[in-house]
Amino acid sequence: MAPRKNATVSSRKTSAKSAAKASNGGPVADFDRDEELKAYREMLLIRRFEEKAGQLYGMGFIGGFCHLYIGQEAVVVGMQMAQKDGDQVITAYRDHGHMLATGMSARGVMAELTGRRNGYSHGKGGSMHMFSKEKHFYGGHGIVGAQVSLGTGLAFANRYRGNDSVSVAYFGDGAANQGQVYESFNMAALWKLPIIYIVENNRYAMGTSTARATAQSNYSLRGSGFGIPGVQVDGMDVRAVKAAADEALEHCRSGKGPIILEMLTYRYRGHSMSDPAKYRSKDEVQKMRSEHDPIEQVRQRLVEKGWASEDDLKAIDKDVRDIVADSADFAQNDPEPDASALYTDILL
Ligand SMILES: Cc1ncc(C[n+]2csc(CCOP(=O)(O)OP(=O)(O)O)c2C)c(N)n1
Ligand SMILES: [Mg+2]
Repeated sequence: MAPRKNATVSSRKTSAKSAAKASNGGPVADFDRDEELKAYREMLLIRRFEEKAGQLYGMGFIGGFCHLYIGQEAVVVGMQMAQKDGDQVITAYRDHGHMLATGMSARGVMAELTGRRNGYSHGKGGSMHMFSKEKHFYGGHGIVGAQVSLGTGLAFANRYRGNDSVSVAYFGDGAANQGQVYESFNMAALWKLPIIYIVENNRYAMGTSTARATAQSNYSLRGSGFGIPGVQVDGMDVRAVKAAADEALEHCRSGKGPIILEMLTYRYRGHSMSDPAKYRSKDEVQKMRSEHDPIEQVRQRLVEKGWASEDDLKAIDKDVRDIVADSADFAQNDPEPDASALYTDILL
């Protein structure tokens, strides 16, 4: 698929780009060894964390909903590699990867998933409702599309305070059909708010494919009625995400207002833990895994360029597995909140 740019996008200057292209023909950032290793490690941490969360859910340690991010790791990692401290992140319920990418601790996230005292919301928010002011992570929201309006509010606060922070608001292809998204677009364009709207187009809402649910499936064009530029990005290639993020952040910081990045991505697991995923074929999933896996792409480059040996990669894998195992141990040994906690952290 050719990269399609909304007509209102001018050709902007980008940071280091290489001659290589993403699978949709878009630009990719020219990563050095450290950046490739960083991307590899961060994506692997999310993948292993999610696998462990899936196991703990199966064992009954996690109650309620749990939506895994496996397959989409390159989106948050590529974005975070371009952001600077102070930029806010807000997303929906498929949020564990976003939190880990901002630097929130695996222990705190896992303890929250299991409803324990030292979780980020003291065990009272669970998978969908975690926050870290310190890491500028504003949730974790279960109401589809709500985070888009809240993220626009964060961008308004940046403008009001005169800082140069950018709000990064993630939402899905399903959420992109919600009315409040367009009310937010209107205000963001009118007031030139510094916000990147990221549509994580993983091709499905709960079980409805974009082809069945949406009249305009090129989500990068969804802001054109408001004059908001948009770009389609290969969301399986972390270098493509980083290149798009650099441009979009520069666009926002230079006062040009909002921008949309449509990340072409894919989730490997079901919508939530109870989804048998009968709406798509096993072949479709397998093809994405074997031909576009975001982690495998980086692994291959590291090996081909001689930047990491199989032993180096095994050592990273072990390190990451240790962090995840530690988070699971921590979470299972952490006490549940006291019953009196029912009356704290609430607005009356
Ligand atoms: C306002 C609202 N309507 C419906 C739901 C039920 N619901 C939960 S997730 C979901 C699908 C959203 O899909 P998408 O935005 O593509 O995100 P993804 O799960 O693919 O990450 C729906 C309809 C909800 N939580 N909130
Ligand atoms: Mg979706």
